[in-house]
Amino acid sequence: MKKMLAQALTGSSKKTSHTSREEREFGNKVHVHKKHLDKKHSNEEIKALATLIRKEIILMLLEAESGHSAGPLGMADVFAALYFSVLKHNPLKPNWEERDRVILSNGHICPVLYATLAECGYFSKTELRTLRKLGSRLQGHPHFQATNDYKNQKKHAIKHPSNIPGLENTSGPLGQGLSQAIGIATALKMNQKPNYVYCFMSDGELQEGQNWEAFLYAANKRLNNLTILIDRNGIQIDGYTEQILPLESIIDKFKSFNWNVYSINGHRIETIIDTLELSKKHRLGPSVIICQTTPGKDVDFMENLPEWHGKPPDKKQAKDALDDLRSLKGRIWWE
Ligand SMILES: Cc1ncc(C[n+]2csc(CCOP(=O)(O)OP(=O)(O)O)c2C)c(N)n1
Ligand SMILES: [Mg+2]
Repeated sequence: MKKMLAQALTGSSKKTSHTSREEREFGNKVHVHKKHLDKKHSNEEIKALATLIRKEIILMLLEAESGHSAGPLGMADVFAALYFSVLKHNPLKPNWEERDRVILSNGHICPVLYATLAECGYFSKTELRTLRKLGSRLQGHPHFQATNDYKNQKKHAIKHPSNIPGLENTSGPLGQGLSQAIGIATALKMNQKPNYVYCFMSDGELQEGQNWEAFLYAANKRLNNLTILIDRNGIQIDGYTEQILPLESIIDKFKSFNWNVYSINGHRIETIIDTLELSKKHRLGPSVIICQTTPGKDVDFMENLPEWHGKPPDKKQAKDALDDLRSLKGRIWWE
């Protein structure tokens, strides 16, 4: 695993060849790496995949020259744990009816979603370099186009061909994703489907009033097919959450709203996986996992600084960031 990670970070790993026309044009050709197929990943492997995701985030932001660094880096472990261990999904069949649904509400952290989807094989990693470019499918806030082709809709759920495979919703305006997730969870229940719904949110986002109506509603409707994952990284766009509009105690607030609450270290793969599995077993209503994370995780000069909320690294900073990731902030030396 160390070798795999070192090779990937130094760029000397054997590269997937991206030669076909479809791939060059970023078609829907799938890129599921053999290493992910039929495989139960160990926690160590998932941690390494999270580091690869962080590397892609840095490269994407460098190329785009704009975008958000802190949130995506902070949530890489949670995304890797969900997608590579718990989530019921199939990158070869993005519209598989039995798939679990992942709704991203804090749309600005989409680089971590895009990098995770590409690592799973939903689309080519080369497409990641188009982040925020005109005409790219990878917009700075995710864009999801519902189809108006009702005939096709029956066959292919509601996925439009121009959508990023694996993406389920548009996001960007904070506070709205939970309502989308609740709508989907409600529809699944009404149709007696077993699919599970995960919704990513952030701590700064909790300051949006719409959420609190949605929290009341989901608990009242006992939506036990819904888990929200909150990035509790302590920062928002213009400072530290507790200095701007304090949120604590988040645990007590959710308990008083009748939610099933967990608060975990969002960088411990084993804990994240165990908690996701536990939340799924809770039958009385919706669950919330408050993920305590470090914004800018594993890039020393970015960690815990709100100024990195919405800033990309420049060339020199990207090099330093990749060095940090390669050596886990100097703790390891790769040959
Ligand atoms: C409704 C709405 N208001 C304002 C914004 C602008 N905005 C984008 S991110 C952000 C900060 C939110 O805090 P958080 O998600 O915790 O930031 P992070 O931890 O990712 O740095 C704000 C105010 C927005 N996207 N939507
Ligand atoms: Mg935050």
